[in-house]
This record gives sequence, structure tokens and C-alpha cells, in this order.
Amino acid sequence: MFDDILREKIEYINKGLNEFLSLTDRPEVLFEAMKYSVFAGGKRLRPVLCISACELVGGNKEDALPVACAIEFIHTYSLIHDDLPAMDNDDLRRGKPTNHKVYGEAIAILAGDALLNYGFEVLIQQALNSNKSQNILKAADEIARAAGCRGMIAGQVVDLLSENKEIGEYDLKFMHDHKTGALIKASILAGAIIGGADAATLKKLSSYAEYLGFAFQVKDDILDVQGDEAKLGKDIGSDIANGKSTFVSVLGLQRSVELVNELTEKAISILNDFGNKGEFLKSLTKYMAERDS
Ligand code: GRG
Repeated sequence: MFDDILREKIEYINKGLNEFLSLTDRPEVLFEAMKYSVFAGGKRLRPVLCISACELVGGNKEDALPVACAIEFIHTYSLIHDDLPAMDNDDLRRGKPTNHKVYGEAIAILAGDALLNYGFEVLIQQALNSNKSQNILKAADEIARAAGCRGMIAGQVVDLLSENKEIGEYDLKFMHDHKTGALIKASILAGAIIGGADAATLKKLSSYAEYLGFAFQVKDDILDVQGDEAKLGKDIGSDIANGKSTFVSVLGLQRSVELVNELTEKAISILNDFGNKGEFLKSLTKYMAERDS
């Protein structure tokens, strides 16, 4: 049941992404590079969260779709840039060659820039063409702040400055809250705003999003360490993985697993206030904690 609903939502989002990216213009390589990374196999967690939060508060998926797609464009830009030689210098993303490996560094930078810009173009167009433009602007404001200099970019800078250093739990939490937590939270709040949520509901969903985002990050570190251990065939749980501190290196594997479970329970308990309407997001919260990629 949950799997079917999730698949349906992902198909709906992929259709939307496809339509928004059906624009072709010159130069072809730019549009090709943008599409390459958007369709390279992401889980679509942020757009699913956005649409589900909209439905949770009584809104409909059609209104949330452009916002959900804009968020996925911005997320994809961040991954393209994160993989660049000047940042993480990764050859593979989602099991496929990274954008700069396929198109070269200059085109990858520009494809990332183009996706970031196009995300905001989609949001502005939506606001201009809607009779609920105020809500769309409020959602766009959440997304802009989460992606910007006090959000994801600040987290990325702290990440770069922390390379090859041991950092404590406080700094690690700051880094992840900004780098990944902020856009996850904005996805949920933007969806709820589009769905017409009142201030009290937004406050509740804000707490839900913080627990969910934190659990997502700790789980991501667990998956990274387990992936590296499988590759190296040895226990590296207490080392700094790839020159970076992780929740596993700071807290240990066992405490990290416990923490994911505790945060997931707290997130789910907030959804109890939404009755039956909260069931899908509850299952998604569990799915995110139990995922293996
Ligand atoms: C370059 C400004 C700038 C920011 C980059 C998001 C980010 C900041 C870097 C990503 C690095 C990373 C792998 C962080 C771990 C958590 C995370 C965001 C994983 C990727 O998100 P998923 O798992 O990705 O939702 P998919 O591929 O499913 O879309």
C-alpha cells in the first residue's frame, strides 16, 4: 500500500519534472546536462515531502507540483556543484558518472547554475499565474532562505572548512542542519504553505521536519560508513571517513543507530495530531530511517 502510493507520487513528480524540462533551446549541451542530472536516479524525497505536506493540511497535489519540481531542481544543482573537483571531487553520483565527468567542469558549473535559476523561475512564474500568489511567494521565501547564504551554502562552507579536522557534535549538527536539513524542512513547510496551513500547523510541521532532517543526516552517515566498510573490508566506524567527521565518528555506530530510531519516533509522534491524514508521512518517515541508499 505505502509502496504503491510512493511509486504513484514519484511518477507524478517525474512527469512534472519532464514537462518543466521539456524546454529545448540553444545550446543543446546545456539542456542535456541539466536533464542528465535531474534524471540520473534520485529518490525524489524532497518533492514527495512537499506534495505530501500539502495534502496533509488539505491542499491538492496539482498546486504543490511546480514548487516540488523547483525544489528538486535546486537540490540537483547542489549535488552537481558538491561533486565538482573544487568541492568533493566525486566521479560517481547515484551510481552514474557525475555531471562534470560527462560534460566537463565548466558545463557542469553552468548546468548547476541553470538549475538553481530555473527553480526560482518556475516559482516566480507560478506566483505570477496564480490567484494564491501570496502563498507561493511565502513558499519561495522558505526555499530561498534554506538554499542560500544562511542555509545550504553556509553548511557547505562549514563542511569545506572542516575537512581533515575533527569537529564536535555541535559543529557537526550546525553543518548538517544547514547543508541538508534546511532544504528538507523548506520542502515540508513550502508544501504546507501551498496547502493553506495556519501558523500553529506550520509550527508543528517545523518540529516534525527538524526531527526528520536530523534522522536523515545521521542515517546518511551510517550508510556512508557501511558503504566504505564494505569496500575496504574493515571497521572504520570510529575513524574520520574520507577526511570528514561524521555522526558515526563522533557518536559511534551504536549510538547513531539509536539516535535515528529516537528521532524517527519523535517525528512520527507529531504526525499523530493529524489522524488518518498523517499515515502516509508516518510510513515515509519510517522508510527514510530504514532506507539502504
Ligand atoms: C554546493 C551549495 C552546495 C551545496 C551542496 C546538499 C549538499 C550541499 C551536498 C550533498 C552532499 C551529501 C551527499 C550530503 C549527504 C546528504 C544528502 C543531501 C544526500 C543526497 O540527498 P538524497 O539522498 O539524494 O535525497 P538523491 O540522489 O536521492 O536525490
